[in-house]
Amino acid sequence: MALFSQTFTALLLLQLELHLFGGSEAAAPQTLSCPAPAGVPGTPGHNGLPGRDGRDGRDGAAGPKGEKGELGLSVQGPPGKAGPAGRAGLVGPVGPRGPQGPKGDPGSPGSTNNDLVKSLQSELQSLKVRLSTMEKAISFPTFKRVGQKYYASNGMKGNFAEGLKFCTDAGGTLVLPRSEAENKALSAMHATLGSTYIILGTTDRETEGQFVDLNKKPLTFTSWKENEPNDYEGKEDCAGIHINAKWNDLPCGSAYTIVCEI
Ligand SMILES: [Ca+2]
Ligand SMILES: [Ca+2]
Repeated sequence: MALFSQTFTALLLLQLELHLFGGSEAAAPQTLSCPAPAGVPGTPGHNGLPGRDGRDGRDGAAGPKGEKGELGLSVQGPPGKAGPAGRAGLVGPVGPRGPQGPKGDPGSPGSTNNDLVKSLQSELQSLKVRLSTMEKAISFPTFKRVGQKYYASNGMKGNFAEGLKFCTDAGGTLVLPRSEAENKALSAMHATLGSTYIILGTTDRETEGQFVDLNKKPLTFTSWKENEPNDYEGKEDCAGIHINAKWNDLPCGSAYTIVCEI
């Protein structure tokens, strides 16, 4: 402040001198040479505010290569899973036959289970036979169950040889009643078949007058009509059952209704 005041005072004095020496326009210009005394040097100013931060510098050059590190420790992992089984090998050659072993002890009697199995097997076999028989019988348009047998016919007529072949091919044989009940059942089929004579599975070809069955066994049942068999004209070696359920010996070559016994 003191400096400012001194400077301002100096300026006022200088202006006053200029006015005093320049106030008459008519006066001739004069040259003044009065040297001014040197000013007193001012005190140094205060320090300014810090400047702003400069920009980031560039990356430095790569440093030198480091030294090689020490070897690390290896850690062993758990064992892997087992692989799939390999293919079966080839069958080897048959070895030589070994020596015969000692004789074994006699076996014990069969157990109850074995008896049961045998019984069931027997029953099964019986059922199979019966089923087979039934299947054969029902293949005929006319059939009748007689005891454990079936009498079956399709109404066809033929002589003894033809009837025998037909029934054998069908899985049976020519019919031959073995009892009064069977004889009655067979004669009843006349009504259904519209027949007069049904040829029977018996003949006396080998010994005249001695009728036998197809297995050449003597008959255990007969139902001959009165005065039969008469071997009429010596040509009657076969037999048939009439609608009245009575038997008559007849020529083997003639045609009669065929009924099979299955
Ligand atoms: Ca005869
Ligand atoms: Ca006769």
